[in-house]
Amino acid sequence: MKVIQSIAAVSLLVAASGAFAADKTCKVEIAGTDQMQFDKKEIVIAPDCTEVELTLKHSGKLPAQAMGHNWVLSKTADVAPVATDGLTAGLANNYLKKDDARVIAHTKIIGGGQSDTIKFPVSKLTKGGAYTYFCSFPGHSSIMKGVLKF
Ligand SMILES: [Cu+2]
Repeated sequence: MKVIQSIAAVSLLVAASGAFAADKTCKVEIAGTDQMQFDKKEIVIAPDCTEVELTLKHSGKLPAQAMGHNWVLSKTADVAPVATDGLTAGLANNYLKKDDARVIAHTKIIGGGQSDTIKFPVSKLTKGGAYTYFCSFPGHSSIMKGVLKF
């Protein structure tokens, strides 16, 4: 009986470490400019990623009040309503409606020379889904956007 229990315990340990080894954080970098542009039009998340670590950099010089940028991820169909609701939310709320469930992940709004890094689990995405990232600073989302593929 004792032997059987030991074997079961070892099997559990192996299973647990196996799951841990499969975790993979994939790093993504994207920059926003003083010309109201992202430097990438597309981000591809590899199928074996379990977590995304995204860093947004502002490569310009203008302050957040004038040329602030954030990186917001939502389903493509939700971009327009999320951006519209964010207009009145203000800089302090990163131009996003508080606790907006349509937002999958987002950085804060940053100004020239600043950066912000966030992490989110890939389990929030559905394979083959239509996702778009954009900047929710007023007036930016029509130009500052790109496709996220998974
Ligand atoms: Cu922007």
